[in-house]
Amino acid sequence: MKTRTTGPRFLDLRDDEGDLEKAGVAILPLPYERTSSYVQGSFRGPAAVLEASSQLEEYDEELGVEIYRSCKGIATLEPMQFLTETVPEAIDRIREAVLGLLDMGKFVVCLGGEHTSSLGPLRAFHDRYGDDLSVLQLDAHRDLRDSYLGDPYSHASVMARALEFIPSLVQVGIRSHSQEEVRFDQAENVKTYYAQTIKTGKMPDWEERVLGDLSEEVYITIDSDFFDPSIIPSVGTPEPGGFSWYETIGFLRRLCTEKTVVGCDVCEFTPIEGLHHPDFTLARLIYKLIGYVWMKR
Ligand SMILES: [Mn+2]
Repeated sequence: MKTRTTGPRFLDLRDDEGDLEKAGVAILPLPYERTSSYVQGSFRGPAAVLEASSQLEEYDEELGVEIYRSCKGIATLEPMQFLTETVPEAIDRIREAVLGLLDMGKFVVCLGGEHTSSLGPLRAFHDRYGDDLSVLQLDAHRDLRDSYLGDPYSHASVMARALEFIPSLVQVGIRSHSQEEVRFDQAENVKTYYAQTIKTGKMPDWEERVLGDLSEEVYITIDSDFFDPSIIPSVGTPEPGGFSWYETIGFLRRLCTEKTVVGCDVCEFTPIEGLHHPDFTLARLIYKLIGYVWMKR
């Protein structure tokens, strides 16, 4: 496990503040892409977000701190490479890498890649925390198809694979799914909060309800298409009617205050050349989230 030596690092931190040994936070780039079915390019996501992060203000105006100092540094690791192995082998290798970082006591942020790459950290966090861990999925899609286009490891099936080892799942922001996935409406172990219900004001207490469905320790997997395409248009499968900036960070702040967020991943980002605000928005999201997590420590 090595701190990145060439290529962009988060916040462009060098020396002490970006050193893995000292840093409280480790960012693991996962430029994994195999099954994108619509817009391709999620393998370029991690580099684009890291590149944009160099333009972040180090001081957070909301929290009143330089977040990277609060967490004793943010280390960016060498991006993992995915060439010839099978998908289960790739997932296993990511799992091992994340477990290594958890052994070092790091707060781990995985930066995908298509959503399938989240199975690596999900495996590792489940290894570490067991069935007490809650998984919160912020996403436009349920990703619960048993397989998609014949592939059980499609991005559209990632949560079906995850449910083979995690006991339950809470999904927020959903606004598109297949007929096949309707059966999960009755499932005990899957709670789904639809964007339409939340965004049209039909469930004013949605935050309380989501928090009520989660245990104390929470892992978050954030598909970039959770956001509205007006703020993050650069995604593999854009869906109208997504979340805005302030409702997202407001919810994340509350989540981090009331629960213990143990790790997260941000995935499915397919940068559009020449369009910089989505890259920057995701970099800001990650920095904010680290700030909220450290607010409690
Ligand atoms: Mn999605």
